Amino acid sequence: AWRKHSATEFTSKDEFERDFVRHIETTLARSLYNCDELAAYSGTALAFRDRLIIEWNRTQQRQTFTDQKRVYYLSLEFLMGRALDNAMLNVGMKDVARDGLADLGFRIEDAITQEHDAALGNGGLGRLAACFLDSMATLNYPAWGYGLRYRYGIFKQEIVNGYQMEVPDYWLDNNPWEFPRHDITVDIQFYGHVTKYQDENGKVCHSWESGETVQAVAYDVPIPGYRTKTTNNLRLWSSKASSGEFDFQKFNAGDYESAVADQQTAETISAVLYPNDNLERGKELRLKQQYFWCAASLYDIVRRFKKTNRAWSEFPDQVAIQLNDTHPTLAIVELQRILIDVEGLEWDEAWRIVIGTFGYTNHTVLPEALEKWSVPLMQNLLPRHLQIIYDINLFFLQSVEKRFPNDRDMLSRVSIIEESHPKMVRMAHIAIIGSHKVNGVAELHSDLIKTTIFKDFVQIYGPDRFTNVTNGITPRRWLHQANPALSALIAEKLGGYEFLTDLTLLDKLETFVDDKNFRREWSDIKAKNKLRLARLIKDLTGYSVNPNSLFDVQVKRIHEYKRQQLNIFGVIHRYLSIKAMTPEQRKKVVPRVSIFGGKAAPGYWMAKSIIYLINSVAAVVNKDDDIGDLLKVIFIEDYNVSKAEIICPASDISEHISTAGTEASGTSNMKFVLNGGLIIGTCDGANIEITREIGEQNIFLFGNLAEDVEDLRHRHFYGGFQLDPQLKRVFETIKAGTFGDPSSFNSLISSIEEHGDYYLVSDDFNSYIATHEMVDKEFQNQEEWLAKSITSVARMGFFSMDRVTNEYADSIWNVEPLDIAD
Ligand code: DL6
Repeated sequence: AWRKHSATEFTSKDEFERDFVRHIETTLARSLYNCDELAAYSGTALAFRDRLIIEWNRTQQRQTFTDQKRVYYLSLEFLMGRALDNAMLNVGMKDVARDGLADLGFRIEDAITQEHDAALGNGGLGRLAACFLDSMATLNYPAWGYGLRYRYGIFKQEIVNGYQMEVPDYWLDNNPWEFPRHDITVDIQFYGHVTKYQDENGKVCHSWESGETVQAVAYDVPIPGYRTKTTNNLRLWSSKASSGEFDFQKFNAGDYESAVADQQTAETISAVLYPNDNLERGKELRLKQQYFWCAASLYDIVRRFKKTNRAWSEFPDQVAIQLNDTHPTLAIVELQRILIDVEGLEWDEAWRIVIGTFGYTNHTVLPEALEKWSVPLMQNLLPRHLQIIYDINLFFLQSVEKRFPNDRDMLSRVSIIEESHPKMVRMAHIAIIGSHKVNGVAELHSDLIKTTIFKDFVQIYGPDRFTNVTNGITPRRWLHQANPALSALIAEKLGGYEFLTDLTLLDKLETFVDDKNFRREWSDIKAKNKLRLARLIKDLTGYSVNPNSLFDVQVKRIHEYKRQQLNIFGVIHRYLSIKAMTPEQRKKVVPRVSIFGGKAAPGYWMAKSIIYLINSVAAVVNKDDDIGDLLKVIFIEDYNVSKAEIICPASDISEHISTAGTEASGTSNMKFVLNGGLIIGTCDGANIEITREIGEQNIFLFGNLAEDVEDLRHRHFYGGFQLDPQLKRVFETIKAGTFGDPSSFNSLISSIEEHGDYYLVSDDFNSYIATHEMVDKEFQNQEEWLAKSITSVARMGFFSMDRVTNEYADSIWNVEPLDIAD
């Protein structure tokens, strides 16, 4: 469907140069002779942006004109990364820009790296949302994303003396990718009270009155699909005082501070992304953010629907709303409120529409991540919504009681209201009751939610409401953009880049597994990618690493359940083992670089201790001349999407080692395998399906299974805990002060030795160490290793985000792509 010379294409490099120079001279008001790399980035971005806008407008017109069902993806997080490289590749004109920039004296890489990451997310959940946007546009689905325009995205991480420090991430300067829509605003109400009254027909109605109002202003971001004319929209809401002005009366009376107070309070709502991954803290401002964003988005969606003059009963035929976790659950309550209070529908009719509209994706079974809001907080902030929640609960519990008479325990378990002090609103329960489909993100995870946290709901609704859609990643960013050389080699062998839109075509690569030349090229590319990472490591840490070592990578949010502590204890074990070796034995050691990266939530003490331990070990090991290149330990500061694009193509092995049953899916496991790295992992999340696809012989699995975890924890609790002897030796070394003041690591060690080892570090330690020994052994047979690497990539077709998007479209949204042939 890609027509030659579409509006987004430059017909020649000269045309690109003309547009570039025009923007430098007019939009930026600079001279070409006074143009630095940042200006080169801006000029290039603006030249491409012009082209995207044309397709963006056309896409929106086409979608409105054809009036097909649309998908709205509601996510509090969109971890987008950089946009320019992606835009150039999707449009297909990166080479033209490279040549044009070279003519003007710039390297395209230098321009690209000027861009600030759009880091409006914490980790997997936000990055999944970004992959969805890319895929929905590429597949021509009429789809919008709705999120918040945080002034500060996820904090920047600095490592100072081994400790994580947080620095604000102000990312909005020089951002050409957003378009303020000052004409698209919505007044959002908070607080106040509810008045009951009867209308002229005697019907009891509710009106939500007074309180305070904050204005939501739309900012739009174009989302180009890969080689398609579709450019979808991501709408981010920014908060502003409703009047938009400060209070002149107070100002004139000399009360300068409170003159701007309202404005500042209002702007606080969209000021900052909460930096917690898999953890909810129940703060009022977070609830305000959630309602602000849900209400603005719903107002927008309803307004668009009303323009079509259709009957309300057709709403679910026109609108599918996907809830990315429970964060947007208030949208369910808000739609019910709009339908009954504003549009005057009867409760049952409105509720049918709500259920037909929403789908809910669960991303975690961790109890600390399941959202609950206190009833008094909700009563104060959203009094009408709390009433509606109570009504939803009443009707729901009545229906449950009919089916399960006299089962009071069941009623209290499934109730939306938890009878605690204070009472709490369980958001996941609203999300399940108000959606027609609930999905998990990998098979094991989807089974677990059905058998544990949502078990009662499966009994109530039957199994059909619950489904699985295993996560995926976009091959455009995570192969083509991150690893252009590998993408080009694959294209050469497969006769083109079609695999980027049909990843199952990769299977043809298997015919080349035994081709010596192909293997050589494959391994050369890995070597170059490792060199690129070694340079980044040198720049960031000052440490030189030998690129011929085995690069062992674990990059993701730091969390006890993800078990970076298991990894660093393993590294210490390795260090001790090498130290104890004779020179003869050392000759057989495979040199290794253990690379870590990831942020800890600012208030998460254990995670911060893990970072400190990694850096403390690095400080000792990397300076130990007796060890030299046999082992190096690296912590990459401020891990983000752009760094992931350099790290993923450079791993030999990466670690996905969560306690079984805790990682819902994981998506970096997919990124590493797609880039030809092997993985070591537990039987958890999508690791299980990766194993099924690529074959057991191509992955290093270890550790206890999810079905055994509860038993083990139970045994630990009742005195059956025995510390693994090898881990004991590691602890003794830490306690002896080898890595600095041992008291800094007390809580890490005591959580295992004394407090039940909840994450089963000790139980899995032996098999973890043994599996790493296998990794070393197999890495020495490079030919076999290469065969595993190529075979694995060839079998990764299933993990394309396009497969995921099509599954959601078919089984949850019931939407069709918009035919764009003209
Ligand atoms: O589904 C995307 C991603 C999964 O791959 C990770 O396994 C999972 O931990 C993550 N979940 C969250 C949960 N946060 N909340 N709420 O980020 O989702």
